[in-house]
Amino acid sequence: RVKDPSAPIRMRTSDLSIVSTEERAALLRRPVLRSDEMISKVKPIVEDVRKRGDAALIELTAKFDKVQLNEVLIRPPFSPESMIIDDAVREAIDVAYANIRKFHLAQAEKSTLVVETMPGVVCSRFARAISRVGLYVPGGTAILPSTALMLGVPAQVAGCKEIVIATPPRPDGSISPEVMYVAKLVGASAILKAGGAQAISAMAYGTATVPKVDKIFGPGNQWVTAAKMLVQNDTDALVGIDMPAGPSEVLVIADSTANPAFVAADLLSQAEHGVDSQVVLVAVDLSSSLLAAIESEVDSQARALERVDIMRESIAKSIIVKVKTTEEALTFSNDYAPEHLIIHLADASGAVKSVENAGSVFVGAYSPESFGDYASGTNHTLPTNGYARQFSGVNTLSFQKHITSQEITQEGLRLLGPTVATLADCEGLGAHANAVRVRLRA
Ligand code: HSO
Ligand code: ZN
Repeated sequence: RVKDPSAPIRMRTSDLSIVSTEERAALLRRPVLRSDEMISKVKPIVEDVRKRGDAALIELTAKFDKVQLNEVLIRPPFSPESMIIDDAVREAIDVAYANIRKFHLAQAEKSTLVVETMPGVVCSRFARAISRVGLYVPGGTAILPSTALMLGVPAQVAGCKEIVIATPPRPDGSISPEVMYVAKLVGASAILKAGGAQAISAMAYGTATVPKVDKIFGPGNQWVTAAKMLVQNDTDALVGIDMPAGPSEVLVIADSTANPAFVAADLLSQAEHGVDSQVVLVAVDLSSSLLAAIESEVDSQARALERVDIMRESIAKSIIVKVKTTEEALTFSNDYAPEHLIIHLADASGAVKSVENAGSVFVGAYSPESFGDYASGTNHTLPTNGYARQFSGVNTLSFQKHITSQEITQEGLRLLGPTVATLADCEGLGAHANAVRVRLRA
């Protein structure tokens, strides 16, 4: 589709004070994800890899990625030639790695929670790493070593034993050296040279060479997302996933103190991800001149950027929502539940206490989303599509699970035993009651 390049690159505007309830609901809605349709499309691919393993992986990679692979999996030590990168990029990855590691290491649960609920009744809870994890790093229009960091670092600090990074190979069959370098930093135990539904299937079921994993993480296109949902529901695969993923999104709240150039830049940094990226600006009582300044910055900054054609499409689908007060803005944002929330308000930090639903928050004029995308230390694998209402972004605990335990003393048995026996009798489960009484009698 050829778009008129001279047409202004601009968002649609809605005034929240005059829209109907239905229109407001439409503003909160994301484009429909055809998950049923996609699941039936990926099913044959997932089944093929499940049944024919490596042979299917090689054929599907030849078909979809146009690459003839000699080997589908590589194990460390990775060759130094596969990791040759620019010095400045290596230093940047090192700084990002250090910050992400610092923040995620602090999240790791090391101590056991112990509570004596009654004298002699001691309950505890402790975390253990999920043993084998699969991390999907998308290929496509951009190479994403940052995603390898965001998934690999928490897996590493959580103590996962098998860390498989799956990513589509480049035309020559190799993996981008930046991703290879990150794989080494995070201690990946294998790299799977495959993308799409075929990669997800290989990790979910395992093949002769690909290890089966217990949980699959990472963003991906519709095919990857559908495959993750499919294998999650298969009790033969016995595999978990991080969360349902949809196109990336940002919601920016700006008042009259906002810098129009900063606001526009933040909107565009999300809009460049893909034509389906969701970008929302909530304008709090902005003068028409400030609003016009933001719109003109969006247009002029977009034109000067490389991925202008992607932004032209995603910005055209994006909206400006006019509201009167900060409170109304935050209510709208909480209803939308954005993946990223950027706050350009006079009292940005004061507004954080009113945030109920968001994947990650960027507070004030000097906190662009790019910081969280790459290097501040927070994770960029976040809930989209309104799932921020019930999901957290990927974090260290996503790579661990909790085990509870109890230890009862004789005193505890005497104290609580009759209660347990009464409840067991009430449910008609005599063997349960017996397990208590047999001890009480002794
Ligand atoms: N904003 C993206 C993450 C990303 N940005 C990767 C740059 N590279 C989704 O949260
Ligand atoms: Zn980004």
